[in-house]
Amino acid sequence: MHRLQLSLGMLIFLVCCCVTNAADSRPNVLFIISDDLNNMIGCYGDPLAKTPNIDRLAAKGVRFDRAYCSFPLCGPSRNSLLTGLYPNSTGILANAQIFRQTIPKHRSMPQAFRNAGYFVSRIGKLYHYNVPRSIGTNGHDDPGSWEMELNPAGVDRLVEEPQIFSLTPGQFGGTLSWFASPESDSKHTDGLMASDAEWVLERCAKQKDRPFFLALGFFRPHTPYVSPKPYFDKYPKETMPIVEGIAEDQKDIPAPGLGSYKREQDKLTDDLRREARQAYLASISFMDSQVGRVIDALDRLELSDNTIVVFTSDHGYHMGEHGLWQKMSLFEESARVPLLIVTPNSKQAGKVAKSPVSHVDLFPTLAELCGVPTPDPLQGQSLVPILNAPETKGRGWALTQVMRGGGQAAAAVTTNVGADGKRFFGYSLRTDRFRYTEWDDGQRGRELYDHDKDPKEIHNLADLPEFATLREDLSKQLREAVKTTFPPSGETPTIKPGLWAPDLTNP
Ligand SMILES: [Ca+2]
Repeated sequence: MHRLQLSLGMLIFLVCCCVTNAADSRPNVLFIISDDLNNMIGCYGDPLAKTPNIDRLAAKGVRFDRAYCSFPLCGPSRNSLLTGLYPNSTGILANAQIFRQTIPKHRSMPQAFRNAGYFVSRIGKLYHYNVPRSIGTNGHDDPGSWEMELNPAGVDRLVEEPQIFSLTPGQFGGTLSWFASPESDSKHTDGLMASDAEWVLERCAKQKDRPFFLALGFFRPHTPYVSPKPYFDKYPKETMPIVEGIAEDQKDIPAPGLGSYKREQDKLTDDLRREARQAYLASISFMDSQVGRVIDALDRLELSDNTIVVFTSDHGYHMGEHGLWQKMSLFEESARVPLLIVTPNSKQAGKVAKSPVSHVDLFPTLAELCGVPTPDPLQGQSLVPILNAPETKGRGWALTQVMRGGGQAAAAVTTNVGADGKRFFGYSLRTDRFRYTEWDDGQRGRELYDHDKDPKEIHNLADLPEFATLREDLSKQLREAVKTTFPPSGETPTIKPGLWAPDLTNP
């Protein structure tokens, strides 16, 4: 009898092991986010960008052609993406804040994977960091999201800052700044991060008892655009284009639409504009090489067949379009992000999805693909139907918002268009064909662009009488969309003083 009990015990143990092993066949996730990267990427049709590795990912997965951030600034965007909630529900509308200060009991996407038994690790910038000052630290991180964090710092942060050219000398992060480094890839922060990622993947390949969620946040091409010199040599400065016709274009843009302009940019000459573009593209190619090392490691370690790969950026970026640089506008260049999702052995490999999608859709998508429970309620749509059939329409729109005025500290916006000191929002709705934007509920301007005829958003149709009906239709659709961005209470949560620690007791 005693022996039988033992055998039963052994049997139960073995069955449990089998069940556990079955559960551990859940797919791994490699989540790669680049900082301040727009769609200047080969697979998105950019004529200059050399990005063979990101293009390789696109060929293996579904490329979302109309993917948008919810707020074109690092902190609000990353908090939104990682919580699956719009900024009006996270309450994070500026940098250097974290959703634990506003909605501490909410589970982030990586936290949901932790709670489901995944090994969840972060390398580099996932939540907000000051770049370059916070490189090598945790930045404004949420410790509850990760089981292990790695924060390497390379020569770009530790050695080369005195040599960096900057439009505002002594400043690097918020200002246009760049440097062609004599040091090799492996000595730069993003190169060290790729090495760390290889190490983590090697460890995961040996310990398959738990699936992994590895989040990798590269710092480039964020300013300062520092990368090894060979990447600069891929883009001869004299061949770099500059944007023409700005004065004419700006005539029909309401003032808040240009509110992200910084006065230091008055110092830009055409020569500096070419240099900035060269350095930005060089930083993209450098980051692309590091992406290549990590996806090579997945193949080498035979992890590719059970690993979902996501590649995106926190928001877009201007290179002089409409006279703007960097982020914080509601034009296509600033609101749009690259988004590639590779599911192993997909029959849709290399396909393109054209329906508008949002960063808030990533949490429900990855949770569904991996069978991970989500907190209720999330505000995005699962993209799984689109991954299975890229022609699927989905929600049909994406919404991006930005803040203006009110002494806003974010992104050092110096053209404060809220001259009366009032804080207000701009909301922009992107449908398959149109971009429609309202500033301060339309009281401070509206913009309407027809992407079928005007992909560069040069001709604002909003005030033309022949478009009045379309404008009113889109205005109604925009207001309905904005309603979905608030929590059930209808009130945006505010920061509770002293609240910072993560809540890991949340089931
Ligand atoms: Ca215009």
